[in-house]
Amino acid sequence: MLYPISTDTRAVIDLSGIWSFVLGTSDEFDETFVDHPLVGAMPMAVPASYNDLGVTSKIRNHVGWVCYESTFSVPSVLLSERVVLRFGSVTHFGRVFINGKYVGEHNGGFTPFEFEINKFLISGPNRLSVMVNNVVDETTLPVGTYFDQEISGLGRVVKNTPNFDFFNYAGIHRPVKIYTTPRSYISDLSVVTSTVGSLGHVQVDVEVVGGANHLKMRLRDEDGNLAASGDGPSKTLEIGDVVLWEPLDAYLYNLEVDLCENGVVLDTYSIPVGVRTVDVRDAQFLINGKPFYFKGFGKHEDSSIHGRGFDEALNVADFNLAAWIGANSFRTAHYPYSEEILRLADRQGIVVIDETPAVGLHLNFAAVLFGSREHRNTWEHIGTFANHQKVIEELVARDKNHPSVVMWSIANEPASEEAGARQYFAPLVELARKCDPQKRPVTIVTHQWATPGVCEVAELVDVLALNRYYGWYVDSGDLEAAGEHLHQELIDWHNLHPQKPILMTEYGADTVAGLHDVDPVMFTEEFQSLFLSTYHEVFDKCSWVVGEQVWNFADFATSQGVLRVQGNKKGVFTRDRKPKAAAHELRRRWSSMANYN
Ligand code: BDP
Repeated sequence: MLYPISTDTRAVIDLSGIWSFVLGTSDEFDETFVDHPLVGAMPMAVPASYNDLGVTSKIRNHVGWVCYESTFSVPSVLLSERVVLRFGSVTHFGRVFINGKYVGEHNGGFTPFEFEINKFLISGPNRLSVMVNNVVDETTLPVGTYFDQEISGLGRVVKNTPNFDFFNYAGIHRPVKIYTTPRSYISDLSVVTSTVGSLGHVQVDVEVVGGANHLKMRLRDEDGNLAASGDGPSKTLEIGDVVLWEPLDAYLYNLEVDLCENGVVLDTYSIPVGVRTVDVRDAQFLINGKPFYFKGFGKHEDSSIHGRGFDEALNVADFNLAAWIGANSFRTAHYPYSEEILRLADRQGIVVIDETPAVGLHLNFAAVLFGSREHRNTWEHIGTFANHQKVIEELVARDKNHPSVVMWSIANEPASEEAGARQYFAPLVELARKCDPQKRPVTIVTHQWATPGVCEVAELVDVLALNRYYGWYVDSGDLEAAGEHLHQELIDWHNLHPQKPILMTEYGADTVAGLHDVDPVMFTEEFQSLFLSTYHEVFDKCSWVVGEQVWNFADFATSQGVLRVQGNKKGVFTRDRKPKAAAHELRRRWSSMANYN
């Protein structure tokens, strides 16, 4: 799916702003919300999570439907074109109406969707209604538990508990745009890059809809000079003396594609292209044929007020903090981030591990941690498979052309130690490989108990991505034991899969900013620094460890629970992006380490 841009043949209208908003119920949604203008509505910002804007827990913790409403007009000069209404993301389920008429719907809170809307438009203002549902259950991704029962003395009790450690923010999270294309238009394109000596090859495949099919391509360098050109829907463009897209040293060509008929340009579209290669070989992760070392974080799209809502200013600030600390990469834990952040990563040379929203695929964490629930085999009970296929297809279709994206993570911490994990995941790993024209490596991020010999998915993936909490959830406070156990596990993994690189995708300690002690006890800033350096000493002994991504970049909101002090505090930065002591330690380490080994 192409990102909406304005070109000589396309217009974009941004519908961001103040919309109207009402809370619904957890039941099937109320038709009266859409068949006439909303009454008793409150103002609501779009894009944003609605939760923290409402201030009260009634809105913050609402379960079920809400309704958004806005009006828009399409200038009559555009009405002969194809008019498309596009949502960057609506979390988790969106149902769209124009002037009270059903337009379409989308399930899945982190990928874009769009509808051709010409037939719904009337002259003058059009009323746009979007019903949004935030329920997560054992079929959705991410996974949750939905509880709706009459309880004597209490009446009807509705609860929706996320099976994941981040607040279940909801709403219209990313920009809503109307864009136009001509009737014959470029509907998709794929780019695969490679090099031979100093030559760069850019293989381009274009898809079109409508009668015309004559395509012209031009690849321009950053100064606007023509680097290569060609004709046809499928073409390999050759660049002499190619300048590569390198981590933290991005170079972007611009690919312009024209769709023509009888010498007339009907549609034109362009995307930035970074020429780079990605490979996994001999326990190394290679970018442009050189062993890359990941330094960075698991992140979240999370900030106060906005919640998970798109925030361009925050993204720019976060990337500058990443540069300050010497990071070169992040993982989009635990869902696809906005297209805009990936475009920024392309520009800044930030390396991205792109994750699906498949988190919470473990039905026994609570049973194991708290003994609170009976054990159920996850793979016999969970109903996520169809959605899992869909999120992989949608993620790869959206992000396949980004040079910043070097690997797909198709799940975070599934029950890979339970029987059935291999059967569940084998077809999904294959699907990710099949969908991706660039054939990037695929990983599944595994948890503490998915140890060598126990984990069923290690064989399936290209890179072993480990989340480990020695010294925190296990060996709590005992960093000496933590270091030993971590080292032993990394050796065991290497012995079992000597060809597979290992990436530490999570390690971290909850740290309350401002809490200090002479002895580095848990939750203090001293402990977080020592915790990280304990891990780093181990990584430095293991040549097969290809990177370190600290959990987390910044403190973030979660549901309430005995393990959380007003959210998860494992951030190296506070939620308002102030460095904790560990940030300075990391900066010292990472600034002195190259991107390549
Ligand atoms: C890991 C999860 C992550 C949590 C983290 C933690 O992948 O989402 O936030 O643990 O407990 O298991 O801090």
